This record gives sequence, C-alpha cells and structure tokens, in this order.
Amino acid sequence: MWPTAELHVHIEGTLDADLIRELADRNGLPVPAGAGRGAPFRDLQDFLDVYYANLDVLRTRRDFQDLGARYLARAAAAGVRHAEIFVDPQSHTERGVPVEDVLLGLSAALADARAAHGMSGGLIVCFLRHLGPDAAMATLEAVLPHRSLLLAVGLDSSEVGFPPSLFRDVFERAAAEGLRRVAHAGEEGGPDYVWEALDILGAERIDHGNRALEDVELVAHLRETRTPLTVCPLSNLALRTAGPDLADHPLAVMLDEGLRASVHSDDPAYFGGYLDDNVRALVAAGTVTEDQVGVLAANAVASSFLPDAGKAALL
Ligand code: ES4
Ligand code: ZN
Repeated sequence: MWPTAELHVHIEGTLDADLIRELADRNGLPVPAGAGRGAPFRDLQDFLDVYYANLDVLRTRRDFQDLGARYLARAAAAGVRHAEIFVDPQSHTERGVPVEDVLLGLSAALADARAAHGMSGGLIVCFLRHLGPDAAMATLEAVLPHRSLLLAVGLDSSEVGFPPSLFRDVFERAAAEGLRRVAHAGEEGGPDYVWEALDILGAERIDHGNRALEDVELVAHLRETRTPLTVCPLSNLALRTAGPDLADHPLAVMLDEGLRASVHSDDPAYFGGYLDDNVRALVAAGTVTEDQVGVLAANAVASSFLPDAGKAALL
C-alpha cells in the first residue's frame, strides 16, 4: 500500500464484535444485541442506532486506549502513517463516562502508536448534530481543558434536518481557540449542506461530499479552493448513499473533475473494511486505476492537518 493518511474514521466505528464481547465481559455488561451486525443498513439512521447501542460497552480510560491501539495497529498495516481520528464525546458523556477518560485513553493509544509504528496523529472532536447546538457548545467547553490533545472539531451523526448553519456559534468559538474545522456534509444531505459547511462553519474539509456533484457551481468552487473531500466508498455502499455497484461510485467523477478527494474508512467494523480494503475494492471494481491510487494517497496527505514538513516527509 502507498503511505497515506487516514482522515475519516470514527473511532467508535472501529469497535468490532470481538472487542464488543471482550469489553462487555470486562465491564460486567450484557453483549449488545447489535454486536456483529454489519452492512447492509437501510440508511444512515439504521446504522447509527446500532453504532450508539454497541458503544455502550466503552466505559473506562483503558477501554478507549485499547480501542485506539487496535485501530492504529490495523491502520499501520494498511499503510496509514498519519491518522486524524474522529471521536464522539457526547455518546460517552451522556452515559456518565468522564470526557477526560475518552480523550486521555485515545491520546495514550496515539502516543504508543508513534513509538510502536512510527505513526503521527491526533483527535477531532465531533459534535452530534441530532443533539443540537447548545449541547455542542457545552461539549466544546468540556473538552477545552484538554485543548492540547485536539486537532480539530467536526460535525457528524444524523444529517438531514440538522443543517450545518445550526452550529455556527460553536464552530466560531472553536476557531477562536485555534482548532481546525471539518464537517460531514453531502452524505445524505444535499449540496446546500455542503455550502453551509463551507460558508457558515468555515469547514476546511468536507467529510463525504458526494452530493456536492449535484451542483455545478459548488463543484467549481471546490476545485478552485482545493477543498478536500474525505470519501468513504464502502460506507456509501453499506448505507446505500451510493451504488449498489462500486463501479458507479462518484469518486471517479470527483477525480475527473479535479477535486481533491481521498479515500477513507468511516466505520470499518461495520462497513466491511479498512482504508486499504476500500482502495482495493475500488481498483477491483474499476472505479479507479492503479495510478489513481497514488493520487488518492497523495491527496490524503495533502489534505491532512500535518505541517508542511510533515506532509513532505510522507509524499
Ligand atoms: C457516521 Cl457514516 C456516518 N455518518 C455520519 N455520522 C457518523 N457517525 C459515525 N458514522
Ligand atoms: Zn463519517
């Protein structure tokens, strides 16, 4: 595999059935009914219901460190040299898990991966759109004491009905704290959600962005501004936001249009594969050529929040 950067992975989406069982056992909890359920899902919400139910087994700092360590070892094997990892603190604090246990456990895994695999990385705190802007602001306040552990803020969970504009103030506050900004948009929501993420939230990357292709002006804008799109093909098949044939995935059009798209894994425990599996599936389907695999890896590195010297070392 080409050396690359993972920019779109939800750490809770790496929680596979084996680790669910292990953590349930360790924490004296029942194994959630959805353990082991994978693709296909009816839609994003059908998946999210399983995802939130399963992550209930994550309780202690050690649980988060183990989750992070397992993901990072698998990512290293996929050629990932730098990982910017999404975490959903609200899904844990709502259940009484202290936010510092989430952030310090994952940060310990990142520090260990630097030593064990030579990987760099960081955390992106995502706000759950379905809980609304006030809860997002409270979450930002709760994580700011750990500001040094964070790279960026993001926006995820149920998209339609929760437009980016709702989160203007919290993103503005995050930017004032020096945090970078990304947002999920154009996964199920339309191009208007992508415009809002860019214009109102100041998002520097769009996570997914598939539906941006429905708006020619937006495509031109994304091309001119070199805005990264972090694309997750197996996720799109699993959630029926693209396909059913991977050969028809919009990534081919994105690359043809000169957009800065890269391939990532989203929720690999649920969608049938890690970053390398996504790339291999695209090549097997004929969606991208072997040469484009190198372009995708270079785009991922260029789209990361690494300083220029760090990017140059990976390119
Ligand atoms: C997610 Cl695939 C996807 N979309 C939006 N939010 C998410 N959280 C975890 N996976
Ligand atoms: Zn995602």
